Amino acid sequence: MSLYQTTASAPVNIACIKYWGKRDTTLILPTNSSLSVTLSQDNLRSTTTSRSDSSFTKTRLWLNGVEEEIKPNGRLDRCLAELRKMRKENVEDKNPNAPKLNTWNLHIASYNNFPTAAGLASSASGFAALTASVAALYGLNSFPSSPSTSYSPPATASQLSLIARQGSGSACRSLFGGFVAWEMGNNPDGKDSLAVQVAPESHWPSLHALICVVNSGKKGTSSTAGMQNTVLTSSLLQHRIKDVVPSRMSAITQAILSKDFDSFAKITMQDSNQFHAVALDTFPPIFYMNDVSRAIIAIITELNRVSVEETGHLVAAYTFDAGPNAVIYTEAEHIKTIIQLLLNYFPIDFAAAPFHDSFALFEGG
Ligand code: 2P0
Repeated sequence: MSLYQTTASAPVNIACIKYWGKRDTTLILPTNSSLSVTLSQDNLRSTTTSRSDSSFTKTRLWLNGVEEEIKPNGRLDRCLAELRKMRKENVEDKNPNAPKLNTWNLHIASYNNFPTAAGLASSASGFAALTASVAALYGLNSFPSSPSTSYSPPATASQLSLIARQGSGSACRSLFGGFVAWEMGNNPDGKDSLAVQVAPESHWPSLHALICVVNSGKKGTSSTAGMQNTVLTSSLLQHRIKDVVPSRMSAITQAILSKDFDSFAKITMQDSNQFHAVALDTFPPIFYMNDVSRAIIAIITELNRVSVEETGHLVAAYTFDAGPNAVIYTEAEHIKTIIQLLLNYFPIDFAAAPFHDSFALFEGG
């Protein structure tokens, strides 16, 4: 028996410029570029263990302990085919002694330490962890132990992002830490639709994300179905793609590079608002936010209004994905004030019910 096993983990990312719409649904090529922050704390991650064994009779997958069917030519199947191809071309064809792992079956087990499909981007961290885990198993992304050693890994994180993207679009951004852009690209083959790091996490250590779990249940309209209905029916999306996102991508990149919280916060809130406007402009309309989400917008707006009056600066930015949960970006000095303010309106017992239809806060940096 020859057995190889690796474990990799990837965090959730939260978009400031939202991805919503595909121009190619098989290759997962987006209608606009997007930009996100990868959370760095341990409480919002997927961890995936991959095993390859010459005796395995078929490739199998378990999600949170439950075996899932692998659909032929489905997203997972296509990601694994790309990884096998990369293993063959980048490792086995160059080194005849390398075991032919590309021909062996895999057993893959993945766990999320947060609610799946609650609008907390479980598919992003899930496919990123899976890609990283199989890539490590195949020797595609191993790095030298000493940073001074000159070494070229067979695949860079951006090249692996091309594969994670085909599992779930937003997954390509979770292969990097810090601030990450997914460049939409132009090529029909998708080879230029990849993730790049705008700045590492260490660039802006005082920036924090508070995750407010408004509801941990499964969301009503899946992102995959919802965004394609938007592409088919929303005229506002066409305006967003052509006239809004390109300039926002450069403006927020500049804001991040110069650690300009006012610009970063304003663009983040405006882009969340426009994403939800585009969801409403879909026919039939899609509503992801609920009354608690809207109350959080009102609280942050009032907090910012007072702060601008007193200091001339914003203190917080809300953003909402395909669900009612809020993410609030702020700088370290304001975290306590914001948590106290939110707890005033939405008291919770952290110990009793962090994920049970109540309001919980998780801090990620
Ligand atoms: C984002 N979302 O940029 C946006 C904001 C949801 C709202 O990426 O079909 O789960 O797997 O490519 O990646 C959700 O889309 O969709 C998403 P697929 P995905 O984070």
